[in-house]
Amino acid sequence: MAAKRGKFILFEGLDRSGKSTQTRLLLNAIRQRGKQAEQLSFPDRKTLIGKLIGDYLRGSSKPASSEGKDKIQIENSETLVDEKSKDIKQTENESVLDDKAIHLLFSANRWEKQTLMRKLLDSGVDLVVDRYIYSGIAFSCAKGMDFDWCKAPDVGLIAPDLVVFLNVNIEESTAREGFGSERYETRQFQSLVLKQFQKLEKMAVPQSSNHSLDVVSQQPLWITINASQSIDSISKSVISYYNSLQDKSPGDYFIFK
Ligand code: FDM
Ligand code: MG
Repeated sequence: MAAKRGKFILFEGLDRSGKSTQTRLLLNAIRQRGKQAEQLSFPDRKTLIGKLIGDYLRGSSKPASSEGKDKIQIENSETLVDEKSKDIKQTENESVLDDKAIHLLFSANRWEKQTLMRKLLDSGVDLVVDRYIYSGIAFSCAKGMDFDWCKAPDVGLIAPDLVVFLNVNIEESTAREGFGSERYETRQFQSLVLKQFQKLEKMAVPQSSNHSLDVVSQQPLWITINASQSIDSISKSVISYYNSLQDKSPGDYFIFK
């Protein structure tokens, strides 16, 4: 075990908000200092659970918010069952997972990485993570699901030391190249997700003016950065927040409550 555990930095935000770019830049900056750092992305589509999630995400680009209602009707109405099962057969490759089931798979996908994450952090390796708990809550709550229900399966996970929320203008992110290829990537749904991220932001530890961590806090520090700035200036502020993080011992993590 290392004397100090690694830092856990998480990037959150809407699709095409620049998370992947900033993840890469922070990873490079840490490594350039000769410190070990690893990147993780959620969903991790390489695991068995992640493959199911990947199928679900590629299955349809329809907004997810109306689908829960359809499914309730499937259970309650025979005529709708007939019509819907036709639809389902026609789109055999599309995943028809229930909203709650997919939510639990996203959470399970984080749980299956916990042992590895602890091991890396305890051996002094920094983790730079692209999406985690907050995406899980924001995307599911944007479908109208209950906040406490959505939060529950993630309670007990290691929480990040620092959450960097890349706050992008929806007009901008939805116009960026590649937007619209997967489920959830519609302008309407992204604006519902943004509202949920803003709720999470209000519940988090506020950004302090001197960049230093609130030492008595039992929660990760949440930083909101205007993601319409240049890549370089975003990266510079991320690095300055990274530099302000306190050292901690192995086994001493924030735990998501
Ligand atoms: N997403 C991601 C969720 O709905 N729940 C989760 O727990 C996580 C981690 O999956 F639309 C959504 C967010 C996004 C989609 O993520 C795939 P990437 O980062 O765009 O691959
Ligand atoms: Mg995406």
